[in-house]
Amino acid sequence: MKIKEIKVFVCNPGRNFVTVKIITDAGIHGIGDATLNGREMAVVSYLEEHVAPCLIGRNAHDIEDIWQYLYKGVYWRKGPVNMAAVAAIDMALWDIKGKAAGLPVYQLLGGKSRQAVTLYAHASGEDIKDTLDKTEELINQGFKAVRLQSAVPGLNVTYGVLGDKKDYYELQGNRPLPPEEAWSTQKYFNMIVDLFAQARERFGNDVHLLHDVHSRLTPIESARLGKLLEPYNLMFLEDASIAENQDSYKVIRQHTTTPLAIGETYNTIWDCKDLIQNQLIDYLRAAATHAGGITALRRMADFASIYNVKTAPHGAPDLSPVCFAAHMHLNIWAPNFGIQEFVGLGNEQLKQIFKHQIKVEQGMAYVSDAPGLGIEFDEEEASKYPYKRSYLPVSRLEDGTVWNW
Ligand code: EZ4
Ligand code: CO
Repeated sequence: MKIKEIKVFVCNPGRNFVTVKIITDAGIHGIGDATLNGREMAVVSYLEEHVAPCLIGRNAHDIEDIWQYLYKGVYWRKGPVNMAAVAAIDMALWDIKGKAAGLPVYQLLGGKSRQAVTLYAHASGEDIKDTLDKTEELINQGFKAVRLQSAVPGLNVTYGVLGDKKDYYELQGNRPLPPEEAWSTQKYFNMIVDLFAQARERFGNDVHLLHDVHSRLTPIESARLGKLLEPYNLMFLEDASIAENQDSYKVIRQHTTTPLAIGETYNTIWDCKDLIQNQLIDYLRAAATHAGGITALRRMADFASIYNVKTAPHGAPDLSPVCFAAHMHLNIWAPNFGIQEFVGLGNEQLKQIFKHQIKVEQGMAYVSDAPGLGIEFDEEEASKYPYKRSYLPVSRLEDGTVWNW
């Protein structure tokens, strides 16, 4: 089964998505997600100019060889642009292999380890009360785990919280130039412990609570936060600090038993090898789209399992439903799966472009049994929503210093 053609699409049904389609001479095609938020066109050009020409005529069944060819073979390893391209090709090839076999991808990975996938939803509010009201709505919808974010009094905009009071801010996604947000660790500390104290008071101890620091704290500040939050029993604290220096997590780890999660920006196992091997984290948040696809994530999950690290794939709105589908197959298979981040199934335009059978009920997701990834991409529908340049915000301290986004 030879690769005949590779097409790359960019559409913007509310935000940009890059989708790869591989067409074979057997009449089977597969799709993959290559969306890199704010850098979409770099991946498009990388795929069209540098990747696609090398793959025409190859056997679409050779997933591992193609992965190694695109990773080792090109000399320039790692990196977000490169690995998003590798990821999309890899997903599309798994989709094709599943369709050729007449089996959903999770069966090719080894079959189901569980019946359904536990999701965590987002409650993001303008103040503590607003966040807790939103948490209550989600608990009433059946969610067993909720990530709580709240605006920080005194700061103009806070990560994860609405800009225009209408919508979850990351869904707006169409900014011709990067907006800027302010950060103050002190102001954040004045709010964050109260948020979780009030949440436990109001909802009791059964619901799982999570929080994303979005890398705004230094390791010792994260250690302090982890310690202060211990009484409220978080499922995990996400991106407590940047871990370019993986050893720095030892500082956090030696001070707190609050479980730690990291990895949504990671491209390869090398970004987290020490974190995992030294048991400095509890959940790995790597995403199929940004860490080299299903082939790479399967390998990372197996490595993590040796050190009691669970998987908790990134599920933000800038990952396309194709990535969500890929995660569903990995999640239902991985013996060490933990939890899947979930921000809803998207708007109507998105549902018309990406069609799938994943069911979400009572905070649990059910994998599709259709062959391959079980998701289809409507090219014509997608062409109605062309690419628009768009950026993530940039974060600055109150004195103007550029800070971690
Ligand atoms: O800010 O995906 O856990 N989720 C996150 C996301 C990230 C975006 C960046 O592109 O941290 O919302
Ligand atoms: Co995050």
